[in-house]
Amino acid sequence: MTRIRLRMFAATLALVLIAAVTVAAHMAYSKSVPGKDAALAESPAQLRVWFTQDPEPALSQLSLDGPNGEVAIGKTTVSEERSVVAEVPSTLGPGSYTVKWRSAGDDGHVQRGDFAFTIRAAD
Ligand SMILES: [Cu+2]
Repeated sequence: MTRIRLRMFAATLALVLIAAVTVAAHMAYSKSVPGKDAALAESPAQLRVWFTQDPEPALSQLSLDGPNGEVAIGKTTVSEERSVVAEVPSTLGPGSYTVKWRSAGDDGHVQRGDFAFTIRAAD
């Protein structure tokens, strides 16, 4: 009984360690404002994306696609708490938007991803 439990514990521990190492290998999206799939009533003043590691400034870039193509946004800068920020200088109209991010963490490997949000039409 005890020996079987010990083996199960060891097997579980091994799986947890493998998962931890896999997660630690690359940086990943953690959260954002606007949030993934958020439906906003107003145009956001900025885009901010948090990652699982400190973003490498030289390799970090946000861009924004809207209903009419790419939207000009401010320079992407690394901010506190493992995040990057870019100002949104224009007022975004209603529609669907995609934030595309590119960044790298501890190992310098560039990661890319995207997420969408929508701006609701005024009532
Ligand atoms: Cu990597």
